[in-house]
Amino acid sequence: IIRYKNELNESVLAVLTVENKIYVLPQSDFLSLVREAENKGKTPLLLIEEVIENSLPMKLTLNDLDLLKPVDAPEVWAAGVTYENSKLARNYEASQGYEEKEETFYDKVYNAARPEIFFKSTSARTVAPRGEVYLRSDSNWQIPEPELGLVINKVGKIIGYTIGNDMSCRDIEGENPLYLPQAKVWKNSCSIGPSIRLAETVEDPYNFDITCRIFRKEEKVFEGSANTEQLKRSYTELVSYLLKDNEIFDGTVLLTGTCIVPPNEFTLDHNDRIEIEIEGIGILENTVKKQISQT
Ligand code: DO4
Ligand code: MG
Repeated sequence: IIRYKNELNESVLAVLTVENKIYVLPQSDFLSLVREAENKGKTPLLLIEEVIENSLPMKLTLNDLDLLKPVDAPEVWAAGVTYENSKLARNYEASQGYEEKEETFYDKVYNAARPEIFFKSTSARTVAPRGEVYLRSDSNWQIPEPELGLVINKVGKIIGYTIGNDMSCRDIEGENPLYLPQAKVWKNSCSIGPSIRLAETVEDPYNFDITCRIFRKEEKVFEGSANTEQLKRSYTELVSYLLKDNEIFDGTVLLTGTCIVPPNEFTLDHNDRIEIEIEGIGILENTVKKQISQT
């Protein structure tokens, strides 16, 4: 499911099929599609199949469309240290300038029953596919974190999968874990999209290939891949901790953590282009910009 802005500046919901055909859907947004399906006792996929049977695909391709976020997620939450690679990277950050400790907070959380879950973004801070993600002016060590995102409803049902970019400052977090919110949340520090893959169409959500590429002046300066089979925790486990005594809204996105970390000497730069690809969901593309500091 994608959403784009038409020439009248209106938001349009559409479906992109595996044959790369795009059909406009009658619902105004993703949550309306899900609610209409529920009210009719059908699944979103059944409603979409009816549209495909009774209409013609658009002449335009995905590249021609001005993409919006596939869902206007009121909140984006994120899980951390859910892959061994992330634990190793966090330990490296935290060990800079300090004695190596035997067991760090990151080792503990990787093995603990309770996962790390943190508040990542609001709708206003989350940018659309092909949008600009910003650098923090007080960090010299910044990376994208390519993550599978769970699109959930208010009772925690996983209704779809998307791609998320959890922009992160390794130096700020490494200096002190209490700085986590500053290492993770600032203007344009998150992006989701380009599509939502309906959960009912995914045979095995623990077998998504994730690839991240970073380009500088059109030269590829980083590429890394992982698969969600490497995830330490289950999606239902992450969702259940997010929901504990919490109020969550329809269309919330929960990022499931990163397994791809660029080499330790790498940091993002102004005008870098980031691509995060998950097969069957698409390529989330963002350009990196230095923001003019307000302070
Ligand atoms: O511990 C900090 C956050 C880790 C994270 O964002 C991740 O593992 O993806
Ligand atoms: Mg992350």
